[in-house]
Amino acid sequence: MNLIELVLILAPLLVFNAYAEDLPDYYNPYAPIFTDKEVYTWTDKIGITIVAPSWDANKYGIDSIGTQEGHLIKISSADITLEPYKLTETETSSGIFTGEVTLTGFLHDVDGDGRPDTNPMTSGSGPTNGFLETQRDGGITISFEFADGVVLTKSVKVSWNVGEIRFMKSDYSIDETAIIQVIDLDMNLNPEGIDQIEVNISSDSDAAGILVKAIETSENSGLFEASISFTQSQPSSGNRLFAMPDDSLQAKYDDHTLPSPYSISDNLEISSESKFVSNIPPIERISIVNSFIADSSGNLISAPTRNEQLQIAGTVHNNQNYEQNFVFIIQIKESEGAVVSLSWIEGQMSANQNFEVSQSWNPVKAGNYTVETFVWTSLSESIPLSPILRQSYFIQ
Ligand SMILES: [Ca+2]
Ligand SMILES: [Ca+2]
Ligand SMILES: [Ca+2]
Ligand SMILES: [Ca+2]
Repeated sequence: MNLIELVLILAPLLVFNAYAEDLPDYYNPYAPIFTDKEVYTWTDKIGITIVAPSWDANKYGIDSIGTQEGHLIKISSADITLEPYKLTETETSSGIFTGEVTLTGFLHDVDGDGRPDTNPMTSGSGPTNGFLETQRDGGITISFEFADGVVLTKSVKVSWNVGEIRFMKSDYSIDETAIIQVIDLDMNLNPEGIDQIEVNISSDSDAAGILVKAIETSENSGLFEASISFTQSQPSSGNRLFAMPDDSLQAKYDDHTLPSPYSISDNLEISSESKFVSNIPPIERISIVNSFIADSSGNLISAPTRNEQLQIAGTVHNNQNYEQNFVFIIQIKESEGAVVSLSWIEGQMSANQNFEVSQSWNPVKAGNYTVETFVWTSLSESIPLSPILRQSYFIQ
């Protein structure tokens, strides 16, 4: 291939390239506008970046864009526009311009107390002092006339979110602190300050529960945390909830900032469940301290005889530092295994209490007998609170 042929082949490409440089692609312009997110909530802060090397007029100084006549930057929500808005160069010769605008939402009661909690306003001229009112749905458009007759625009969505709530663990034992998290970006009402919301926490033993504050984990997180402790001996108060082992725990948050198709005035209860458990396994909660055959005065009988009024006497101990309902069951079997006596006592033991129990027994036949002692939560629930005790006696 000689030089002439090469030039003939390349010529159309060279012409095309020159043409492309002269006419910017309006749909994919060279100076694009970027935002730090695509979807914002109503009180978010929007970080804006425009890459426009041709606006780096002074290679040794910080330039700005947006306020020059004919080349304004405008930031608009549905019916309100902030203009002109100035962005400044990140470095002396970066050709990258940045700024921030904080959305201020609209008047709305976010916690159902009848009073609005927002402060909608539109003000500022950039690069970081801008505030702009916005509606629940819709968007924000940023526009910049970067060359004569060429306007770049970038639109982002504004939307509310359905909140989420969760206990950090599926169960909690007596000495633990429970952490409850709520994520609702819409409640980050001030992106430069710590916000808070209210959460209701309840147990089976205290169905009304407590109202606690969940505090935003950082200025701009929209993530809220509350911590609560448990009590088995005092009424709920502050961040302490009355709960008994085996209770269900419930955490509830009322979201008053719901996306469409909910209406703006709707609210929705969002809830999460956990479990309150004892750190003592059920079978170890009560101990049978002793069990023996006694006379009607409670004195030990070493050689019991038939046709005598006997007592099966014993002591049980509550190993927990809270109350426990129980049923104490005595079953007596003769040597062939037939049940000759079945009786029970129901009661409630206070924390770490010793409890004396006795059941009368009047054997009519001599022989070998087995006395079985059970301790359950109740006759209907029949969860064992102690291992079964089996004792053998010979009745003369
Ligand atoms: Ca510069
Ligand atoms: Ca309110
Ligand atoms: Ca905040
Ligand atoms: Ca919400």
